[in-house]
Amino acid sequence: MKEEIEKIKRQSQLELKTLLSETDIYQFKSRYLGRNGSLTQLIKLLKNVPQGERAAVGALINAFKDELEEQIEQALSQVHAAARNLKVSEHTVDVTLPGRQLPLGGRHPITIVADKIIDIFTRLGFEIVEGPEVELDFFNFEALNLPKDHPARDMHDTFYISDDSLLRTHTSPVQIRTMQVTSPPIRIICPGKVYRCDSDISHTPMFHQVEGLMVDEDISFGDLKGLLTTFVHQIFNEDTRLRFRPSFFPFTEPSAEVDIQCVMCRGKGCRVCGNSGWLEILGSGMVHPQVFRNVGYDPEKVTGFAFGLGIERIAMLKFGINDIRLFFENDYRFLTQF
Ligand code: 2NM
Repeated sequence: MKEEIEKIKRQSQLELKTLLSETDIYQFKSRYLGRNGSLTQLIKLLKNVPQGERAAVGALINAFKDELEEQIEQALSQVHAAARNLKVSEHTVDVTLPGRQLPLGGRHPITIVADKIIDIFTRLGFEIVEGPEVELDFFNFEALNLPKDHPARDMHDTFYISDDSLLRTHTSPVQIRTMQVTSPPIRIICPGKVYRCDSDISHTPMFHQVEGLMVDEDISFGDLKGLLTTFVHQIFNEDTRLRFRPSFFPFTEPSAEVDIQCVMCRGKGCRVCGNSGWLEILGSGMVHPQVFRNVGYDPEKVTGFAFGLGIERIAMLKFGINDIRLFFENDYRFLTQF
């Protein structure tokens, strides 16, 4: 029996050196340790060994079995490591190759124009003030000389939230809030989103506005004209012609709208300007005495002017865009042109 064990052992060690693949190894394992394997056969023969030697022979077989199992494990891990190394060497990465170029983002045209407007007024000494988009009726209308039954309220196409709260229709409420808590002199601009229930090729339910306010002793309509002329020359062109046309707002008196010479036809008359040669770009006026009283200012002591403009409208004129909805579609082809 002992000789038989030694013989199988020698045979196994010779075969072990010839195993090249995982399949070879499993077949080897099956030949020795499988149901009909040589070693399994030996264990079955153990019962024929005389009682006195059985324990020693059994221990010998067990030791051989343990050794074989260990050798099989080792052979398998060698084959696996070789396969891994081969795979890694086939998939080398050239770390010196240049990286892939990622598509570059850009600033939205509304942001470009808003930043430009803010830059112009900041250089002229104006401070930026922001406020809530959900407003009280009082700040959006009442304090601006638009009582509850005033017909001019209809023009605003207001989104009401409740009886006394709404989405602001302009950024003037920010100026009311500022005047309530600050004494003159005041020089501020208020950029932000505003909301009106209106939608067509020149109106969206949300758009962007910048409003300005200057209050001090002896501020005149001449100051208003000077500031807005400087602004128009800087946002469009030094030789852009402009005119102040009488208008009406409940919160200013007198009021004026500013037109510029049509950027498309240079004043000759075209579709864009409705053949008038002029384009309206902002509203303005001297702050109404009642508005000053509403915020606790004495209209006998201070005067001031205010103005408001739509950023989308300026951006459309500056970039030659004919449909306001393009600003809100997030079409990559549109957005990469600025
Ligand atoms: C405009 C036109 C004219 C305006 C008035 C005020 C305030 F709060 F001082 F009364 N803020 N903004 C104003 C005046 C706005 O937008 C077309």
